[in-house]
Amino acid sequence: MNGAEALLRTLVGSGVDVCFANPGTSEMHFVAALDRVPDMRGVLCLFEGVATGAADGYGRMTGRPAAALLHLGPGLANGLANLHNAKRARTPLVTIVGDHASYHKRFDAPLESDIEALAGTVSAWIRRPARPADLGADAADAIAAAATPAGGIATLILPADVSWSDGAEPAAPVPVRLPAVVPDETVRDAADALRAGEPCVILLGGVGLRQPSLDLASRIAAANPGARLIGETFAARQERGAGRPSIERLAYLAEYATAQLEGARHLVLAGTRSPASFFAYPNQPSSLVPPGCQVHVLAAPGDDVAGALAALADLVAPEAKPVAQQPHRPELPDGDLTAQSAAAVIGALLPEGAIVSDEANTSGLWLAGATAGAPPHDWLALTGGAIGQGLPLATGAAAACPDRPVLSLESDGSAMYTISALWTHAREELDVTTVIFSNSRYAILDLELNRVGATGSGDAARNMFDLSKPAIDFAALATGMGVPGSRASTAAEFTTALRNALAEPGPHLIEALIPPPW
Ligand SMILES: Cc1ncc(C[n+]2csc(CCOP(=O)(O)OP(=O)(O)O)c2C)c(N)n1
Repeated sequence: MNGAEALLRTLVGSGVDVCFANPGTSEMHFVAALDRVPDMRGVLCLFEGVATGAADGYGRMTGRPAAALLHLGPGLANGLANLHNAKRARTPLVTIVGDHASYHKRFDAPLESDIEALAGTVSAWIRRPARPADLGADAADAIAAAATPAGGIATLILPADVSWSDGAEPAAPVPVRLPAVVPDETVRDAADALRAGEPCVILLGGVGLRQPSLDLASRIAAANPGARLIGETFAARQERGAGRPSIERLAYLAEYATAQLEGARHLVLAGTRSPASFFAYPNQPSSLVPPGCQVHVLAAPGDDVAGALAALADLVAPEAKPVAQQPHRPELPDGDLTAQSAAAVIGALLPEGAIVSDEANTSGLWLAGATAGAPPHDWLALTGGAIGQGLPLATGAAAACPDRPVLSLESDGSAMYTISALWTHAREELDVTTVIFSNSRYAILDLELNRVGATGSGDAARNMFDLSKPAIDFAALATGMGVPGSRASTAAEFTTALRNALAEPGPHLIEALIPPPW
C-alpha cells in the first residue's frame, strides 16, 4: 500500500472522514487514493482559506477534526488566516500539506518554501514523516494531537515520495487525552470568592458556553446575588435561545467592556482567559480586569470546565435551578431595511436548531438582542479577528450537520475575502442561507480611524473604506456560482426573501441593501 492510501485509511479509521481540499501536483496520490477509500468525503474548495475555514466550522460543530488538504507552502499560506481563527477557536483540525519529494527539495524548484515556518505560526503539532512506513502512525498521532481537550491544529507535511511509495500501512487510532480535572482547592477558592458577598463576574468561554456548563453557571449565578455571568466576546460556539440560560456577552469596544466589568471584585474564569482589549488605544489599558479585581482561574481551556462548574455549583448552589430564557420573537418590521430592522426579521424567522455563522461585524449590533428568545440555536463567532471566516465556516458547519439549517450572516467587505465558498455551497448542495449586509463600506474602520487617534483623516483616508465604486452585485456573484441570489431593499422584501430561502433546502443568498451605520 502506498503512503497516501495508508494516510487516508488511518484518517477514516480515526473518525476523520471529511477532507476540505485544494490540491496540486504534489497531492495527486492523495487525490487518487480517494477512489480506493470511499469513506473519505473530499470537498473541493476553490481557495485554501475556504478549505481551512470549512474545516474549522466542521470541527466546531462535531468536536472531531476534519482534514484540510493544502498545496505546499503557498497553499498553506493562503489558508493561514482561517487557521489562525481556528486556533483561536481551539478547534480540532488536521492540516495535510503536500510537499515536494524529499530528493527534489535541494533543487530549489519554484514552489520550494519553508513549510515548517509557515505551519509553526498556527500549529500545536507539526511532523514530516520520512518514510511511508512512518506515515500511518504519524497520521494517528496528528489526529490525537488535534483532538486534545484544548483543541489545536496538527500539521502533517506530506512529501510526495512518502505519499507515492509503497511500504505503508494504516495505524490504529491513538487514545485522546481527557480534560484535566480541576483540583478541589481551585474550586474552593472560587467558592470563597462567590461567598465573599462582593461583586463577582463569572466569565465563560469555550465549552463553558455550551451545555451542561451553561446550566451549571446559571445555577451558580441564581444562588449568588453578587455574581453575574458574562460570555467571552467572540465565542467559538455558543448554545443559546429559548429554554437555555441567556448570557450577556463581553463587549468588543474596550470602553463598553470596561463599563460592563466595572466594580467587579472577583473575576472567575471558566473555559477562557483573562480578558484583554481587542486592540490597544492611546491612553487606554490593555487588560480589561478592573483595578482591585482578583482573577480566579476556575478552569482554563482544556480543563474539565463542566466538571469544575458542577463542583462549584455543589458548593455554592446545591438547590438552585438554572434560569431559562423565555421564548420571545421580535415583531416583523415594516419600512426601511437597516441593520436593526434586518436583525428583527432574523429574530422573527430564525428556525429551530439553526447554526448561525456570524460575521456581520457592525451590522450585527442588534442580532444578539433580536435572537435571544428565538428557538434554540448555535452561534459561531469570528474568534481570531481575521475576516473572511464566515462563509467558509458556514460551509463546514453545513457539511457537519446536514439536518440543520445554517444561516451565514456576512458583512460585504468580509464576504469578498472568501466569496468562492458560495461555489462549494452550491456544489455540495449545502443548506446555507447567506445574508449579505451590504453597507458598501468597511464601516468599522470609519469608527476605528477616529478611535485610535489617527489625525488629519480626510477624503483620501475615507476612500480606503469605500466599497461603493463600483458597487458589488452580490446577487449576481451568487447566481454566477450556482447559488440563487436575490436583493432586498425594504424590510418587507427582506422578510419575503428570508422566508423563502429558509423554506427551500439548499443554498441561497440574499443581499440586504442597508445604509452604513454612521
Ligand atoms: C484578514 C484581515 N484583513 C484585514 C482586516 C482589517 N479589517 C478589520 S474590519 C475590516 C473591514 C470590515 O468591513 P465589513 O466586513 O464590510 O464590515 P463592516 O465594518 O462594514 O460592518 C477590515 C479590512 C482584518 N480584520 N482581517
